[in-house]
Parts: sequence; structure tokens; C-alpha cells
Amino acid sequence: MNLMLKANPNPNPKDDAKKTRTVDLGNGSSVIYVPRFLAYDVAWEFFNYLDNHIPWTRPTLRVFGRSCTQPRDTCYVASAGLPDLIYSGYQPHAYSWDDFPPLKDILDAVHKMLPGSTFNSLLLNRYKGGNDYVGWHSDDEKLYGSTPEIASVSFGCERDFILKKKSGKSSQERRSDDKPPLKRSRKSSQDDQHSFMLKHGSLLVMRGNTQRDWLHSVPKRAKVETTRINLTFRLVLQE
Ligand SMILES: O=C(O)CCC(=O)C(=O)O
Repeated sequence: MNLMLKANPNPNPKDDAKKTRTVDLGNGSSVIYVPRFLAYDVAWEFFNYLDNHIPWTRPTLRVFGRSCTQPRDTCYVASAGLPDLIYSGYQPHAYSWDDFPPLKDILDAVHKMLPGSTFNSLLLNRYKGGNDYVGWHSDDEKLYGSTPEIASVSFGCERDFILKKKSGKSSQERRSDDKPPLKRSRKSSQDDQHSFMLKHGSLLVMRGNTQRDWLHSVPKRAKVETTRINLTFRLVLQE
């Protein structure tokens, strides 16, 4: 597949700067949102490639002692020689970047957009409609280190991405794929919750202490009928 990848295609840098949003969450946590990271048409070409060529699976997870089907499709790609990813009792097979060359183009574009950052693994998620979701969790697995940077590229249907501050009982705030998150907690103050509508072709980056201090989720949405694909790039540390 020969895609003319165009990251951040807007020719006016001032206009781009206006659209990119950086949110300081406090205590060394921050989020950057780039709504037009990829050109619209190029992003649809990627969507079609990913939808049709990725070997999607919907694994069984073990959450709080119970088995449940992960409420979205997934696939994992990583550089050779990295420690295995295991979450909720599931160890995905690690495909190689060479198996899916367009993923390397997207990784290159992410590296270009975030100078000084390095990513060597990718978790892909496919939400086939509004019933598919990811519950409240943080990406605080040991293999990502204490302050992981996470770069997330979205394709297809727009979905809400919500961050909420951890309450402090962090041992209970693990990945909860069997518990659909509520739309909004009425108790939360504005500073304790942030919401982004992740657009087709957008990039969202979480930095610093975000995984230590915040949870994130993509909640169910009753009216959503079409597919969203998400690519989450992370750096797995060598043992
Ligand atoms: O789909 C998304 O935007 C988030 C995915 C996510 O949080 C995860 O895979 O850990």
C-alpha cells in the first residue's frame, strides 16, 4: 500500500498552533490534543487499511476474578526483544511492524510531530459501535516506567475520551473493562474531569504524571453506530 502520508497538513503554522490544545492537568500531568494531525482523506485511507488488514481479536479478560469479553477488538504490535505485554490476564501476540508497513508510516509521523519522543509498541483498538468502549483505567503497567508518554491517533467515528482524577484509592482503580463508565460524575468538579471529542485523524498525547494521577475512558454511547479505530503508541522499557 502506497499512502502519501501527510501529517499536520495545514499550511498555516499560526492556524495550526491555534487548533492544537495543551491542557495542564496540574502536578506535572498534561495532555496535548492535535485535531488535524493527519489529512482527512489520508486518515480515511488508513482507516480502510486498518479495518481490513489488521488481524483483530476480541479476547477474554480476567477482571476482578471474573472472565469477560473485552468490549472492543484489539491487536498488538511491538519491536523485537521487548518484554511481553500482559493486562487483565491476557497476553496479546506481538506482531512485527514489518507485518503492517502503513503502521510504520504513522509511527514516523508521530515521531516527527513529537521531537525527542520514542515509541516502540502499539496497541490497536477497534470500537465497532457505541456499545464498544474502554472502562476507566490508567496505563500504569511497570513496563512503561513511572512517567510514560502515550500518543493516541484516532480514525473514523468521533468518540468522547474522558480523563478523571484518581480519588486516591488507586488499588481499586484498575482497568475495569466490565464496568461501563458513566457519562459524567456529577460529583466531579471541572478541574477533576476533562473531555475531548477525538476527531478522525487527530492525535492526543498524555504526558508526565497523567497515568499516575488520572484515569481515562472511552464510554459507551447509545447513538453511535459506526466504527472507530484507535492506535495507542507507547515506549516499552527494556528490562
Ligand atoms: O481508544 C482510546 O482512545 C483509548 C484506548 C486506551 O485507553 C487503551 O488502549 O488503553
